[in-house]
Amino acid sequence: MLLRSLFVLFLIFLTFCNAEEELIERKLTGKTIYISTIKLPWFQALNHCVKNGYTMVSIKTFEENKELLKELKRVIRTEDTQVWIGGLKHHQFANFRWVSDGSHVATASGYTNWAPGEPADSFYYDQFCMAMLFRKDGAPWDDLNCWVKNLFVCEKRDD
Ligand SMILES: [Ca+2]
Repeated sequence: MLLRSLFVLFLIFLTFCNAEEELIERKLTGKTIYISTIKLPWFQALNHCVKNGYTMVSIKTFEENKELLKELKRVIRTEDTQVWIGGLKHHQFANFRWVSDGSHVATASGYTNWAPGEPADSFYYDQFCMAMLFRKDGAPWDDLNCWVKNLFVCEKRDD
């Protein structure tokens, strides 16, 4: 009886885990994205993307930003206000680069969508990872502490 109860609990646990790991996959122009249903620190998020055959999302044009934002707004709950994207600064004085191909965020296409005053590292120089900040009027980019746990977006670009 105890064994049976434990087995049922185990099945419930597995179901719960699968629900947590569920992929939200969407086809966008030129790429497939995968929106996480779990929150992770930035580096673990990148690892999660790579393990699933993706990299972290890059945003090279206004159109890409608009399309991604539209998709995210459909699936992300209003209380989730920060979502990791694939921009990383390797050291304090470096520029942000997209991890997908190493290109500079600022010069990849000339397009950026930083929030006013960002990227603005804090006094402690601990903001090396890029996120979208969800607000009523849009989702500008910000650099945040990489250890914060956020939802994240992975991408696989079409060949
Ligand atoms: Ca910042």
